[in-house]
Amino acid sequence: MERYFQKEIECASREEIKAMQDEKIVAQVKHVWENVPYYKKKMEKKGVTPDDIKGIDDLYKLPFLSKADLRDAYPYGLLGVPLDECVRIHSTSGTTGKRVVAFYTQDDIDLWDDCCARAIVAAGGTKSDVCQVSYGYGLFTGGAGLNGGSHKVGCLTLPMSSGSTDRQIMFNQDLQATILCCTPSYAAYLGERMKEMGYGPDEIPLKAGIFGAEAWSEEMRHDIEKTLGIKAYDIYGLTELSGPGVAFECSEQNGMHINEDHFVAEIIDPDTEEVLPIGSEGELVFTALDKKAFPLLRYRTRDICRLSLEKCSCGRTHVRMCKPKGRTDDMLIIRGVNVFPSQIETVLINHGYAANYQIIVGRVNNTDTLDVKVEMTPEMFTDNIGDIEARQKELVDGLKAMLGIKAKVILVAPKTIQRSEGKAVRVIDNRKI
Ligand code: DLL
Repeated sequence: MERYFQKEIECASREEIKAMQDEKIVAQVKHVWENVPYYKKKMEKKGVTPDDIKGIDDLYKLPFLSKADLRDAYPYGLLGVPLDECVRIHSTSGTTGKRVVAFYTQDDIDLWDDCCARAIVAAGGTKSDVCQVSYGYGLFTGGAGLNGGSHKVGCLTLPMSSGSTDRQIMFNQDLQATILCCTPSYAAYLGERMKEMGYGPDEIPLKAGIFGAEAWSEEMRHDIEKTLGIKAYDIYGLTELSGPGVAFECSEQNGMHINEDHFVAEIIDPDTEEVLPIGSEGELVFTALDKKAFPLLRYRTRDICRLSLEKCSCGRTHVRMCKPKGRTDDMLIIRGVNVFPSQIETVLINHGYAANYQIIVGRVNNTDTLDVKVEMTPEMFTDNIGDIEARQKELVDGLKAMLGIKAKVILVAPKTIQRSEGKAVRVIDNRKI
């Protein structure tokens, strides 16, 4: 079944996409040069002028922007239009330093809503659906983005925001919501709570979920799909580039199509900043082609990812990004070994645990320690010490095979690790304190 929101764009030929991007990048660089002195200075420092940018193949000539630039330029330094043309701000959930504030004109919001509408339609959404938006509303972009997309598709939108879990479930049942939008960790929690309340997959009206804003594993996807009786689709985005909908999954559920009419992706080596060929793993860098109020060029996301131009069975032609493996800044270096929380999650779920865990890193006698605290599921719960020790050993071996280093595993009783209604915080690194 074909399901597109803007087929002529989503299924355009590669030549058409390139022509569209060539035209837009020239105009966007000119816009930034004329209106964003902060970036103009960076271009001048690199010896580049708008005349050097004739198309997308010249992108590599432009300087990068990083989170540090965004903090430097806070709050108005990267604004591309007069403030009175802006109609909204959103902000990242950063816990350290200044938050990043992103600005939007009405056109910026319209194109963002289109991106989210594409994601909803790709997940099977139509105007007959009831779309429960349980991402946080407010400064976070999740609620506003999917809310806008849901309106464009014409779904009946339930602007729930996150939290008040029992009320979420009541509305889900009473209004027979068919699409759920929230973080994967909140979807898992909602599923757990629904199960406790006696709702099996057949009693849950949902058919699809659009989950993102944090890294989640394939194993977690299967768990959520089973508990809620749905198909779970990934969605990616970041505040700096508008929010959710920069990329989204289609029926193939194998990587997210990047909305290439609005965003150009590159993969770079995070250390050397060299652009890597398609298919390589590296840091994802985005250039926004249309956004006028906050027009970021070559923004380093810090997300570790791969791109693929393999033909997709859904018919979309836009390049796909794989599930980000993690962020360069949430990669832990433990005894010299690179460890991503997503690798630990994969081992836990493969051994039958849910994604309720905490990773605690410390340092004793100048040696890093890695403790993984994980909840037993109600089915496996026991107070037999021998059984617990055997289970712990199994996980220690599984983690050793995945990571190459030894971790200490602590099994704890069900429901003793705090659940998350938004992005889960799973790592406690006591070395930084
Ligand atoms: O998380 C926007 C969003 C809202 C995306 C709702 C999807 C759904 P920020 O708070 O600025 O924006 O955080 C952006 O979250 O750089 C990634 O590290 C991470 N992230 C977002 N989506 C995914 C995903 C929103 N699907 C940062 N998989 C990004 C893995 C993701 N990580």
